[in-house]
Amino acid sequence: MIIKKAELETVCGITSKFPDNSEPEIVFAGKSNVGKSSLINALMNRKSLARTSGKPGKTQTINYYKVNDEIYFVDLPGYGYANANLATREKWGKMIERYLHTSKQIKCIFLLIDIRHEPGKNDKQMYDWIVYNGYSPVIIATKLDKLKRSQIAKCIKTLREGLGLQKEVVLIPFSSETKQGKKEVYEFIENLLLAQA
Ligand SMILES: Nc1nc2c(ncn2[C@@H]2O[C@H](COP(=O)(O)OP(=O)(O)OP(=O)(O)O)[C@@H](O)[C@H]2O)c(=O)[nH]1
Ligand SMILES: [Mg+2]
Repeated sequence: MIIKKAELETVCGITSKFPDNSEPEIVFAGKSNVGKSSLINALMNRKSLARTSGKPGKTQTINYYKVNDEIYFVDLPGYGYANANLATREKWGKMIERYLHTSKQIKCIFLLIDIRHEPGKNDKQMYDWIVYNGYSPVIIATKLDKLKRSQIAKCIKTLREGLGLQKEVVLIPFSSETKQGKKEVYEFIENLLLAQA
């Protein structure tokens, strides 16, 4: 996938109406701070078009990045952001839910999970909820660079077991530092686009 153009086209807040896009939307979901915005930057070959932060809770809106005028990367706010008060967390949760329920263009949901940790209750809930809504999420195990080579297989096993993934569920280990896994994510997206062309 050659990135010729990437721009932030739409930003939606809690009360916004979502755009009625006609191009496919590829969605990036996951816990706060897991690396969604960093992954989107890596895919777009941009350093900071999607804003990232060491502090959880950076992305608080649904951001639509239009790529090559043919596809959207949708950056969701993270769930499980402990510092936001409950009312705010609920509003974000509802916004994410409303988006996933109403958008007609969602072609793929990538669910990002930190490769180092056993998936949390909210990760499992999110995974189950995505499946319940008829999508087949692809798991991206982020921050691969933080593991020693010898730890990788065990962590992937823990992740798969923690989420209760069937064998056929695709899991891509990824690092936005080393860009390992980027090719696999691109390939997945390209195949999706080809399949529906
Ligand atoms: N080492 C390493 N750090 C990463 C990686 N991906 C993200 N980070 C760091 O993790 C922090 C959070 O990254 P973001 O991309 O902002 O995470 P996010 O999921 O968009 O977070 P929210 O917007 O809060 O939901 C930043 O400090 C990133 O630099 C990675 O693959 N490796
Ligand atoms: Mg973000």
